[in-house]
Amino acid sequence: MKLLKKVIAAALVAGIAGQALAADLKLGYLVKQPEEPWFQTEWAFAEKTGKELGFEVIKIATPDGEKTLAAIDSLAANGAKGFVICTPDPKLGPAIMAKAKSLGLKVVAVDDQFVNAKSAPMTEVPLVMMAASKVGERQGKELWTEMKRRGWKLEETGVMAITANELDTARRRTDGSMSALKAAGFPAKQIFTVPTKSNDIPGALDAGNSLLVQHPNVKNWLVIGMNDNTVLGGVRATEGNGFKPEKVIGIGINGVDAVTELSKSKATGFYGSLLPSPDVHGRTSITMLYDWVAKGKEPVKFVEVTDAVLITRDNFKAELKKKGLGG
Ligand code: FCA
Repeated sequence: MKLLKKVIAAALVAGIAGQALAADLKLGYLVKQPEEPWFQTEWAFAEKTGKELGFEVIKIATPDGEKTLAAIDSLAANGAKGFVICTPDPKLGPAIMAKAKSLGLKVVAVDDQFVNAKSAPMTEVPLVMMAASKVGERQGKELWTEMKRRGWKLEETGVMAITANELDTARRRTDGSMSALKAAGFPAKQIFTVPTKSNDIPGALDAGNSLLVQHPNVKNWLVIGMNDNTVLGGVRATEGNGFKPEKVIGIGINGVDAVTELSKSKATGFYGSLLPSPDVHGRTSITMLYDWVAKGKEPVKFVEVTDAVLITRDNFKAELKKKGLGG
């Protein structure tokens, strides 16, 4: 009995200490597109990490530059000691760093790398990101494999590549995808690119529509884009232009953003998605920041998260579950 009391007392003290620490240390997590499950997953795993290590995560949506700078001010006013950020625009890098510095906040970038006034990557800012070229190459290879499985004739097939080249990670993914297709034997002259105005379904849909009208003779389409929403927009464009699902193969990137589409009762042209590790991005970036702020441990400047699994209608539930991402 005495022992039990002691255990309970110790647990209470630990609990109170944990709460005190959680109340003390606050870290921000700012994301450009909170509507994407990708970023919701990063947030969820950052918060989980905060609960385990004893700090509070302040989540803020920062879709533009003004909101980003205001968010940094509000973090400082709330006593936060630093933040992780996926910036809405890489060119904001210098402004974000100047403001953070003036307020004494530490910064870890996630997913999208900052660029300086000369458009060069700001390699001095710690960064956690996916292996963009590799995941892009994988997209190209998987598209080729599925095209072969369907027995499509090369001469009747076109590639719709929806690009966002001003974002380095996006450019590397779509370039990787197109290179892999060419390396496999896909004719370069049948690969068509079109830039999207915004990184969401409506933007990609517009881009896809403008590309389709220029190539009326193509019978089958492979759809490339830097993430699920871009590819979904492209696939929606093929549907609007009368292409049946079996004439279209779209493979996205992010995986978690494809769950609604893959859950549809009937197959669409969106064949599948490459699921990297948003959980690892969220956990790693916030842990690097925590170690820096709480323990004075300087983070490494670059962490590349590799490996992605292809999820399709057949396996997405099991694969998401394996990663602890529900589904
Ligand atoms: C970029 C994209 C996101 C996600 C992330 C890893 O920020 O916009 O959808 O793919 O990289």
